[in-house]
Parts: sequence; structure tokens; C-alpha cells
Amino acid sequence: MPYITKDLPYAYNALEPYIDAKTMEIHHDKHHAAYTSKLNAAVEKYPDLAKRSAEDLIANLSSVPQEARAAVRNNGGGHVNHEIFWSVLGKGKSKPEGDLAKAIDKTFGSFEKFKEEFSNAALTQFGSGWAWLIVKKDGTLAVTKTPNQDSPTAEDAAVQGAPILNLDVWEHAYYLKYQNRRPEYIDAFWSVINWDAVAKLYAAAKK
Ligand code: MN3
Repeated sequence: MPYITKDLPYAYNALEPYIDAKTMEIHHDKHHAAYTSKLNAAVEKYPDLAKRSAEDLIANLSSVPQEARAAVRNNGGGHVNHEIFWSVLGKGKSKPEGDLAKAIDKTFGSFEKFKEEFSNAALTQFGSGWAWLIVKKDGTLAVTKTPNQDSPTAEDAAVQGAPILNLDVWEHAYYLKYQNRRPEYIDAFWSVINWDAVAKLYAAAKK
């Protein structure tokens, strides 16, 4: 199997009380694992695709044979988007520091303004999808949202860039604890961001 669901880098209960252990367990072990296994199934007949990273596949969907494209888009996106999500969650600093903090101030005016814009993207994504903070080709930051498991790295992304922070707003990400209260889940997210991890992704994207 070319693609694997890595273990979470922390315990299921590490993000309590903001994101509960049961949600983390089902989300990672069932939902993420299903995307990964369906991605493996989608590339089974295509050894050339299976040699490429999942990131490469979803950023270059036009190079994927038509009959496998939708499955790679949905399940490759599901796999990669969740890998990013687990990596940017954690407990630590409540705000970004250094170059990332400066770039956020420069683009959005302040951290509070950025929070507002990102939260609004998460709230207004109709149905399932993701909110994102990305680094665009010109090196500047932008907030965007995508439906389903679409990635901002895709060739047809409305706003294209390298993801450095994302938030899963599929109901499976919050329904057990928050039911229909997506705004409360979005609010809780700000207490469990690993800003050091986001800063590392930012530095890598700027290179
Ligand atoms: Mn999810």
C-alpha cells in the first residue's frame, strides 16, 4: 500500500475539552483511514500514480487518468487534508509569533482580523469542506475555503496556494460534541492550534 494513515502525533484526548477524544478517535481511525485506503484502491491499477506522493497527485489532477481522477481528488484530498489538520493541532501558544505573526498583521491588519476572516470562511463554507490559511505563489498570505475534500493546491482552486493551516468543517469533525453548532466548534479551534507547526509550514512555503 503506497499511502498510509500515520498515527496521531498526540493522544486522542490531547485536545480536550475543545475537541473530544471520541471525535478524534473516529475522525482519525475511521474517516481519515477510509480516505487513505480508498486512495490506495484508486491507484491500484496505476503503478505510475502509486509512485507519486498524494500531494503531487492532488496538485496535478490533470495528469491523473480521467477514470481515476474523481477518486484521487476526493480520497487523495481527504488523506492529505487530514494529515495537515492533525499536524497543526495541539496545545501551546495562543498566537503566532515572529515572521508569521508579522505576515498576518501585514495581510489582515491584526491577528484578531485574521481570526475573523478565517472563522467566517469556516462558517460560510456551505455543507462539507475546509477553511484554509495559504501562502500564495507571490509569497503573500490568503484565507480561502474549499468544498468537499478539494485542496487549495489543485490546478482549479479558486484561490491557489500552499496550505499552512486548515480547519475541517465536515460534520464528522464536530457533530458528537457540538451537534449542529459549527460556530462553537470554530471558536474552540483557536484554543488548539500548534502555532509552531504552522510557522514551520509557513517557512517551508516561503522557500
Ligand atoms: Mn474530516
